Amino acid sequence: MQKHSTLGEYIIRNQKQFKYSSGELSRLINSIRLAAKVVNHEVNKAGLVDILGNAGDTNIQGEDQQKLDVYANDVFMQTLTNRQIVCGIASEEEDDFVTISGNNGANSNKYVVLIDPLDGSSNIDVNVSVGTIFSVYRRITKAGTPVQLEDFLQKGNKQVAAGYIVYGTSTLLVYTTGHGVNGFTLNPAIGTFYLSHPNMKFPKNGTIYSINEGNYIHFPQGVKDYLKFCQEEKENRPYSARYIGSLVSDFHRNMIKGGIYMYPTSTKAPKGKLRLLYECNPIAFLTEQAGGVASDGYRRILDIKPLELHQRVPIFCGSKNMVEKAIKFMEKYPKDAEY
Ligand code: AHM
Ligand code: MG
Repeated sequence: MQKHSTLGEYIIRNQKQFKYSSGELSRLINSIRLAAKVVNHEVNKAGLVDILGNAGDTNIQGEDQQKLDVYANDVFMQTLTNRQIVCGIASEEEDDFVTISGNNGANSNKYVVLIDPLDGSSNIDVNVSVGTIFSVYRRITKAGTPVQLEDFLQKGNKQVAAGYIVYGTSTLLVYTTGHGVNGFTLNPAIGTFYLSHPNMKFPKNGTIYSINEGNYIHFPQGVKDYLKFCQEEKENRPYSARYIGSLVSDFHRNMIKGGIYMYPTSTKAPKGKLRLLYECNPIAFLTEQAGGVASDGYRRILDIKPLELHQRVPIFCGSKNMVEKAIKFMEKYPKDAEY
């Protein structure tokens, strides 16, 4: 029987694929792996919060209880900072980016990380899967100087790595460094991630569509028409509607089974809801690496020039043929908003 490789072994074995600063990137993925285990442990205990105390309370050891998304943010921030691996971090939980200075002030690290530490955190109360999403870039300003906003506002096509952790029925870390997508499942008994999903690929066609259809009335006409197409009785349709409301879980299922995830603009959210830099770009990079398509309905997500840290964009991503079909419906109408 062939032994499954661990994430640690996999990182070392594939280090050479990476054309620059491979050691530094490997250490970075290793740190994310460590932080993921810590957050996983805490997420698993979420149901006990009511017994042990709510956010704002003090627990039995006298430590302040934190909301899980704040906790996850602290864990990822601290792990990446303490290990002196990156020169800057931007997070959904922080208004501005954070500059990491080195031990002697200067920091020669070359990478910045953008992260949504706990996406879908409103699902925690009802025991539904949540996730962490991360995106990594090489800085463009000079190493050794403090990072600047421009290091974070790079197009998604400049990402050197991206991935997510899904804290679900089992916990998986899925990532890409531009050489395909691989998924690793955590064995919680020994705290080790094993390669369980090598070379993940979106099926070209799928039969699942994922969207918050309760907003139907507020969607652009192109989306409404596409939804009617999904529900039509023809060929392999109607498709199945599956929407967890937790991006990472919806995306993960669709990548395995074949499907399309959509969060379009609406009259309620004229720019969409999801954030370009730490939700849509990493998801788009993974999508393309897995053979799928990621678009805002008119443009490739990875080609959008970011204008601000917490910018929102609409997204359609998943199985190639399904997303291309949705784009055809969108293109029949002019873009309804500037974003
Ligand atoms: P969050 O970053 O505030 O958790 O919001 C992102 C989440 C996604 O995980 C999910 O796909 C989406 O919001 C669901 O939004 P809605 O409830 O509007 O359908
Ligand atoms: Mg989020």
